[in-house]
Amino acid sequence: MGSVSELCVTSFQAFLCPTLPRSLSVPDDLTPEEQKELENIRRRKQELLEDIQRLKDEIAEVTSEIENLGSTEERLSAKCYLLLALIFELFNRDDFNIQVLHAFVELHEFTDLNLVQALRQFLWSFRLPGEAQKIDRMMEAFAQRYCQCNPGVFQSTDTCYILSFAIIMLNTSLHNPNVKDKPTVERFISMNRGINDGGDLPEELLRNLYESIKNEPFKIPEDDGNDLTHTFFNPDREGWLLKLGGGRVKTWKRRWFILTDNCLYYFEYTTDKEPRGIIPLENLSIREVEDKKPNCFELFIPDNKDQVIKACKTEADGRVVEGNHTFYRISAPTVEEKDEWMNSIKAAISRDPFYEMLAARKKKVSSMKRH
Ligand code: 4IP
Repeated sequence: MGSVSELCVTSFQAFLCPTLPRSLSVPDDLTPEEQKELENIRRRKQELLEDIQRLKDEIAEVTSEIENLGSTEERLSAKCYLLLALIFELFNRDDFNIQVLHAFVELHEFTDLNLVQALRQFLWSFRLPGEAQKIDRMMEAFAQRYCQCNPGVFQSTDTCYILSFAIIMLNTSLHNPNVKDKPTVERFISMNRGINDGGDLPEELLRNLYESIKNEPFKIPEDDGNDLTHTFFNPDREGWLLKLGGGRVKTWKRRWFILTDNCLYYFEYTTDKEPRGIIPLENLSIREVEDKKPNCFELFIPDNKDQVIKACKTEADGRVVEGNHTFYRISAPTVEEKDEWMNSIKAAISRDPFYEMLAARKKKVSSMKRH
């Protein structure tokens, strides 16, 4: 094992801290700016050395765990994992990740598959990340690969990208029981007008794709149950707020709120892993309200006073059930916090990353026609 860890650490050191030739001495007539710069460099170097030490300690710890594993085979595969983890930690840069993504996508063979068949294969091979920008990159790479394997089917990779999204959305609309208004094949065809660099795709092709999704929804790999941990990693806002209960006797409860991914989550304690409730913000509005409690605001469905907001909550016995609020009334500790929460929630409600991504592509393909 020694050789793997030593190799990593040595190359890391060589990569980050190439040693200066001994003859290079620091001149004694540095300007104040140069001295400051030198201090910064020294501090940075010290930080890097500390990082290296931390890495060495981690490696030593994992190495001793690996050495205690049963079979040679187990030890070998654990070493490979460690090596990969280190490589990712050392070279966690955008370019590298994108190269890995493309290498991954190129492992797929899509020749002579229609777009739905190719998407089935692709979506089954990994767990699509939740973050819009990552989905955008994955789908971009998918579209490039599909067009490379099937030249001539689409005018451009943008067309393939847009149609792929339209198919994923169609899958949700047709198979999610919460979507009541199921799109017809005619609507699917009209939604995709003009996406082939300004022209229309053959109707026959769109009909086949529609039928294929209608007859068999996409399968995606099993959830590993670890989703929420990632979701809460980088929230838009979090903090303590009071929430009015939805039952007949309305009680105020202090809850830890997290705003992220266009959802509001509330927890009993900051350290809880599972939220007590989740309120998706889609289709909701927010307004300031007067109450005996100070600094109140409310989430509500515009133009619909009595409709229950789509949300879920945990019952006292641990069961997860649908929420029963027609509005969520919330009180912030201060006026400033109320304003900040309201602004962040408004921003989250009006931001639709998929819409923005698709709108940008559609604009691009329709402008191609004009030129
Ligand atoms: C409860 O009041 C809490 O306020 C719950 O909030 C609330 O659920 C219940 O509403 C309400 O009856 P008591 O504890 O006094 O019984 P929390 O889950 O944060 O503890 P919500 O839907 O607000 O989460 P109903 O609608 O479940 O009764």
